[in-house]
Amino acid sequence: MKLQGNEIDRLNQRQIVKHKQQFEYISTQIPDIENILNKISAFNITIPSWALGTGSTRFGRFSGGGEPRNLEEKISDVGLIHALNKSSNSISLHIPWDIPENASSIKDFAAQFDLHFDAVNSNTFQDQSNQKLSYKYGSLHHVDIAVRQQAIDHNIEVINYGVQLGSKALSVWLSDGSNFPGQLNFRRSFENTLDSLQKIYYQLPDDWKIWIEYKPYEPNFYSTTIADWGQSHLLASKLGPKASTLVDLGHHLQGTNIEQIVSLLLMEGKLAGFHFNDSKYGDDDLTVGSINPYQLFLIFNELVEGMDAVGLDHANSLGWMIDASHNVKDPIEDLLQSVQAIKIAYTQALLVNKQALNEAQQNNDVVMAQEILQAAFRIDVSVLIAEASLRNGGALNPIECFRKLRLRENLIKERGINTIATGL
Ligand code: AFD
Ligand code: MN
Ligand code: MN
Repeated sequence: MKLQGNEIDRLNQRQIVKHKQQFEYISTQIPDIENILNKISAFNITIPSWALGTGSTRFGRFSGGGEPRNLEEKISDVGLIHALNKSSNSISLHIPWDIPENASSIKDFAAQFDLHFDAVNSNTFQDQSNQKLSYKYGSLHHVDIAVRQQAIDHNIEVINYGVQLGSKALSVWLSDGSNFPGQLNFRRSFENTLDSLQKIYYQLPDDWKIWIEYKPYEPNFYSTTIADWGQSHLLASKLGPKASTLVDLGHHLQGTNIEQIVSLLLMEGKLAGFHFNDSKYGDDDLTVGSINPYQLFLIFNELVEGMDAVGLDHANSLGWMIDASHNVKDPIEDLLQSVQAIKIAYTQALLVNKQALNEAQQNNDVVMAQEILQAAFRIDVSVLIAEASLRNGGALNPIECFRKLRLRENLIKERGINTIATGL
């Protein structure tokens, strides 16, 4: 389904007077507002192909209907999101859930929605029906070289798909680990993983990157071979300049200071980017910013400060992606909320008075440092995001627009109520 620009415009017109009043007011409060608006406009967040259907837990799955049945329909859903918010101009594929049978026609199809392909993701955490050897005991770290080779070959195949689509990075998340003490020799597992990743690394095209994701537990509950940022960073350093660490916000133990991790990885030039989501307990994959928006803001504060310190372009230097599971919400609405939450945190971070914060830090003025950060966090920046969207032809209020245009109802009409998207 493709949205006509005038449908969005028609709804925008109903709110334009109020919006302009609010925008004029905030314009008087914020210095250099055009520069801020340009940065907001340039900032896009990738949508993963596996997030467009209803997620599930091990207890059940409750589909809302109208889910994409194939890759084209997933792309068209991302196209809808992008038409509404003008902030989601790329899609990230998971192979083999979303194999592009004919890459060049898929690329053209995506281009019709102004979309391109971000990182490609390999999958060696499940066995596929046609697979020779099992990943029951892991993949790249496996004790059996034949299993490792199968997993290496899969990753190389994923790179090849990505090359055809115009992707520039391979994202690797391994579930490799152990469930019980004694099951694994940690050192050998690490060495096997490094050796396997090296073989993949050598196959990367010159302008490609490999992003290494970490996660402390699940599906294994005693050890994970790439469990934290230190282990990921160790691998990335040994691999070389094309390798860096991918931070999935849900992949930390409770209370971890993620913003500090981000700051140091960025300083070392080893931060690949993000899988955004939110969590209360573990890898909950909840909507970004739904549980702890302040933490998200603090992360963006470190990002903006750290990127500016070394002159990195905010929009294009790192991978910005959502990785969430939509179990009870409409996936498209949830993704719109997630993108909005990311843009809010980013904009607030742009508004931090950096000079004053630096002064407060140098003077050990703890009270003032907190005042400065929280002053930015408390600004309602939604009108700035709406203005950027409006200028780019998007909706002032994407979720309201999605509902008013009855887009889910239309998708159900087109695809049916009992459709199931591939993914977890
Ligand atoms: C995992 C990881 C990883 C992976 C995804 C699969 O976060 O990014 O690709 O879920 O759905 O927890
Ligand atoms: Mn992830
Ligand atoms: Mn995860």
